Amino acid sequence: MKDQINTYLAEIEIFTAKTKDELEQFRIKYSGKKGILNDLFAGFKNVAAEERREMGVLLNELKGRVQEKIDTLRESLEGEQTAAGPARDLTLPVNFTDSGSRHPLMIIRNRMIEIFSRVGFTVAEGPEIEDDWHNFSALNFAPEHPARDMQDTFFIEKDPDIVLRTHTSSVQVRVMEKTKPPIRMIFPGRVYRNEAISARAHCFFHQVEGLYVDKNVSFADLRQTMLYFAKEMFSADTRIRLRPSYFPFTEPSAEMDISCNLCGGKGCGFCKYTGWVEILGCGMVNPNVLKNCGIDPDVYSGFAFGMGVERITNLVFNVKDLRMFSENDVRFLQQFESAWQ
Ligand code: 2U9
Repeated sequence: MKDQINTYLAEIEIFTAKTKDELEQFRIKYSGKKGILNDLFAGFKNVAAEERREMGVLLNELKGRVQEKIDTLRESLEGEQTAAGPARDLTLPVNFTDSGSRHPLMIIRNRMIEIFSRVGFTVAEGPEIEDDWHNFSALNFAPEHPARDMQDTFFIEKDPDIVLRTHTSSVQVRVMEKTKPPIRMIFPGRVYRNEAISARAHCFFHQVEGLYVDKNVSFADLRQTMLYFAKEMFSADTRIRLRPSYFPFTEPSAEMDISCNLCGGKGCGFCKYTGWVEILGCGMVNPNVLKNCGIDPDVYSGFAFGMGVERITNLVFNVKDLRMFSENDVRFLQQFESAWQ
């Protein structure tokens, strides 16, 4: 009986079925009413007492192997029937999936990083949830400054205030607190402002800010760096102009315009017939801010700038409505990657 069972085990091991019928014959042979298994179990009562234990184990193994074989073959035969069938042409190319395209905002952000990295700026990132010190107080915002107002800032907690950062300047503060100058860095990231959503405003947008702190950094360094950026970002014949402005964190402060790259500065509908288009804000870091971050303003000076990635992307790609950046419409998103990068 033992030899007989071992023969069956070997037979089962090599058995394979090409059709469901063949599998059914196998099942009947082993597991049918008058099948081998029932036969063997019936004969078990005649097995000598000293062999019973060993035979019992062997019989159960045989039963398990039969069921295992039936299950595996049934699964593979059913699989083949539901798929395209065994006649599939395996030499055909696979179905390619679209690889997607880079988001226009990220194309422009990467380009900004690349332009500034060529003149020695490295990149730093920081948290989007900030405390009052890093988002406002260290940056010389007066306690009653309107930007802190509920209308402009998303508050997560009040007293002490925890906010969604309204600019990436908070990362500059964190870097300055930890780093001895020279510091030459840019700070890309998403920022949040509590505004009603329209074609020209959203409750979040992206910024790239920059900071250069060292001994003897001057306004001339700021102007030349901004001119270099404008020429690289737009075109080599781009001109810039700086208009006086006010920010609590810079003094003096300026808004920067570029010559309109549609009309070359002659005046057109795009630049509202001024010849100029505003692209960023900048200035010399306010000595109070340097002091707040542990840097001696009598030894060091610095310039800073900030711009909205959406604004620059709109200018480069002529996008009219800000909301398109976050609607995830592939017909919009697919248009940009081939144009740039
Ligand atoms: C530190 C010191 C100075 C960053 C600056 C601007 C001017 C600015 C706006 C442009 C459009 C924000 O995205 S926007 O709405 N930014 O005009 N940002 S100077 O100045 C800093 C930052 C950090 C410690």
